[in-house]
Amino acid sequence: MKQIPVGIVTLIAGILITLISLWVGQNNHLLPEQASLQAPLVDNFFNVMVAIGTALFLVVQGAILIAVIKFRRRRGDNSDGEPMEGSFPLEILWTIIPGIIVIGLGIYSVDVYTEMGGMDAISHHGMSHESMMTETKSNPIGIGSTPVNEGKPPALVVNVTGMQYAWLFNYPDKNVDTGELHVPVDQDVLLNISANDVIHSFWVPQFRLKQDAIPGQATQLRFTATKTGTYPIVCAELCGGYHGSMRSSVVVHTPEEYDRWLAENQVSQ
Ligand SMILES: [Cu+2]
Repeated sequence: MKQIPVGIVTLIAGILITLISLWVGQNNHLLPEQASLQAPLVDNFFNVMVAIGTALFLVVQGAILIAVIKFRRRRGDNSDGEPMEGSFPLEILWTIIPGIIVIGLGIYSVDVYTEMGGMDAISHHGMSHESMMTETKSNPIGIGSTPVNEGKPPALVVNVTGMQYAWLFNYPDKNVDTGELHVPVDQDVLLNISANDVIHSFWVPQFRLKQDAIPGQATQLRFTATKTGTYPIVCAELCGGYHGSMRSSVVVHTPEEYDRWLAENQVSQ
């Protein structure tokens, strides 16, 4: 170690930590499969945070480890430690770096939320203050149309009702009521969400989408499923004694399968 300059060692450590962090960020496999158009947006953001978190972990734990080994008390050394006064440049550095990271992530998260359709309700209803007060009751809040779908009507509308302890799905112009959500793949779907009793939360982990169901306040969740299959719907808001059993499924069909399912259910009802 004595022959290699500290600058070189730090540089190599920095490159290694960066490479490892980027790799962990891309290969953490912590999230379930992606089944909606919105899912990759959330996951990219999550992976950036995991990469930053990994780098911080390695730097902090590495510094502790080096300090523990290099500055340990040697046998027979009973002297006091060196008096440390702190370091002003260092204080500035470790305040500014997290500051930049947090502000950067904040801006990035707003961008992701906008891309997902989260700003739709705000941009539509964000008028004068008085009209806000009267409008918020009637207009739905939540995840609306993405900037790409702006102004286009959704391909399918489903009314979703949360109650202790079940989800009910109503297909308004098809006369179908079910306890399980069925949607066609690659179609723009709008859920109009309401609650009968207490606050619930409609969550599909594979879609990376979650929206509260609130008594007296309509909410919406607009999404496009991108992968056929059956995914869990989970109530993500503690809503009472049997909250844990408030689960259902969303079945994403091919268009033909979806039409068949719809026809069968219209007949039986
Ligand atoms: Cu619930």
